[in-house]
Amino acid sequence: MKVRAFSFFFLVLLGTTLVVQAAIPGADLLVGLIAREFDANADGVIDAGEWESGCLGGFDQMDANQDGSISVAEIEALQAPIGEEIGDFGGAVAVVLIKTILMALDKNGDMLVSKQEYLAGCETIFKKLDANGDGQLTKAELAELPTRLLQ
Ligand SMILES: [Ca+2]
Ligand SMILES: [Ca+2]
Ligand SMILES: [Ca+2]
Repeated sequence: MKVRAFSFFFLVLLGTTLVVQAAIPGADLLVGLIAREFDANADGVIDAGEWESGCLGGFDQMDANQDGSISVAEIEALQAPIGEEIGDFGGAVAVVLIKTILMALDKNGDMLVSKQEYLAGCETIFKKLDANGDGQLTKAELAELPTRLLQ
């Protein structure tokens, strides 16, 4: 009986650990932010056009010094404005995620994401997120962002 009780405890512990690892902190906040910002006609679905203009608008917002590239410092500067929308903690974790996702698009390794690198990356990300390939992102597909982009 002792062994069985221990096994059960171990399984619960293992399950808890797996759940914690699967949930990336702040990912739901980032997903909510994208869903709100990109869904221009507010029908709950982001189509390819909305994704493209959302991405383009995001680039211009992030490229604060308008030199045509996004730097790490420019991403970190987003923490305050995002924090105002979703809270300081949310802002901090969302920025870490955005940094991870965007810096993966830096193909020539100069620590800057050029507009060309960014737009190519946005297209790849859309395809990765559009699980059923219908050219639209539902909230459910968008919610898979952490698993599809970060793991
Ligand atoms: Ca810049
Ligand atoms: Ca680059
Ligand atoms: Ca879809």
